[in-house]
Amino acid sequence: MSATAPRLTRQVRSAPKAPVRIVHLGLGAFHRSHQAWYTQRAGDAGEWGIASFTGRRPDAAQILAAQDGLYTVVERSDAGDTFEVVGSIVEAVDGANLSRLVELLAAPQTALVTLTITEAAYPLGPADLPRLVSGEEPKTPIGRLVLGLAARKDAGAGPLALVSCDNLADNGSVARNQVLALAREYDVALGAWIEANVSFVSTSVDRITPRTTEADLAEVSKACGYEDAAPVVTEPFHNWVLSGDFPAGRPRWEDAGAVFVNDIGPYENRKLWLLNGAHSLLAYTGQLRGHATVADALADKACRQAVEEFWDEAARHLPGHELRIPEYRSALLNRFGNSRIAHHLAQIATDGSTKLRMRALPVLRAEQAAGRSGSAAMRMIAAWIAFVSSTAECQDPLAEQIRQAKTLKGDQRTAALLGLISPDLAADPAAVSQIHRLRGAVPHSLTPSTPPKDLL
Ligand code: CS2
Repeated sequence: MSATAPRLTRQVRSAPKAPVRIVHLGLGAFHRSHQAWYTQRAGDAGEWGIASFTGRRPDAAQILAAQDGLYTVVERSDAGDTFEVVGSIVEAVDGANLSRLVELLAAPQTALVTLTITEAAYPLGPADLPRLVSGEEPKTPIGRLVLGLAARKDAGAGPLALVSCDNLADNGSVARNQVLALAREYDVALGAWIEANVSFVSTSVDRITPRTTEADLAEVSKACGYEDAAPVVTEPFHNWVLSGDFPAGRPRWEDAGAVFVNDIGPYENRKLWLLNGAHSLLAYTGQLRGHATVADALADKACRQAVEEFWDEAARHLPGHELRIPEYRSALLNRFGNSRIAHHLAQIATDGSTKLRMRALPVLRAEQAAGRSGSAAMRMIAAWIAFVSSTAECQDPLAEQIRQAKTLKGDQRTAALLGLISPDLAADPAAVSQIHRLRGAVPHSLTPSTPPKDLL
């Protein structure tokens, strides 16, 4: 950082501080380029401040707190970069600060809780039951949420909406099931209160947001004349589809382009299968072929063909003219090809056992139900198996089970790894042998790339 430029704060860039009415769990780059950005752009942004809590590490809270919550969103396209200071996060809090979470959830003016806790975090709640019962501090996001909702019930602070923004099909129902299951075990009356007072909103979220690098920090400093230790770089494209009720109100996110629908299923599937599915396919096949970023992998004919074939399969199960699949596909090719966005495949490759259940399996099942093999969806699973087989370590909620499966050889290993994604498929010898054959067909002579250091 240069010695002369001031640090970005509300004195350097005047930004009014809205009262906290939104609590967010999962203060990461995506939250800042998406929900916080939409909130800043809402016509009534002055009434909607966000208190955003970190997940695993407190770093982002410390860095943002030193900047009064402000940060720069860099929109990066082939045409160049634009810079916008976002001020909707009015409190950046260490996720371990439970007393602040409980206090905010018990406050009547809090109307919304939004979540970006990752797909893998939803099933972890039950681990917190003994802690909740014995009065210890919960450690999982769902456990913390249940504690906060108990305080809201006791305070008589009224209903609110809980908005999951993770890449899960029917994420509102997943959140509902996990929160209710834990709450009921902890306290039956709390379960009943949540059922009556919490509206679980489903959403489909989209904005490609790679990790921020040192070079991004230097660029912002040069272009903006202040030092920002927490800028976020993203593509110009953004999309947010929501379905559900907001009993205590919400910002006018539609002013920033958010869309409210009754049936979110088709939009979720389109995004999860076409965008995220292609991402996972590129993450595994691309790295095995020596590529580091989405744009590099897409420029490789073999990867591009695998993506197109998977899209052909998925598109058969995305009916209805209004989904505009051909236009969506061609927009995706442009977005993925944006070579100024260095979206590292290693970042996307994490948590594969959870992601593929959402991205490959539904298409495979739909194809099989229609009497076809679903070979392009199978190829995604085969690429994951080849990838985890070729790496020493992988970040995954089932890392230990993956390590154990790797002690096996040949199609036994294939069956064991497949079983982590779908026990049904692993019990079907024909599926195991087809995926084993496809696994052998994925070239994996090259070493996977290393992602850049995560700054936040
Ligand atoms: C990606 C997503 O890391 C991943 O698994 O597929 O983060 C993707 O970039 C976003 O969903 C885009 O909206």
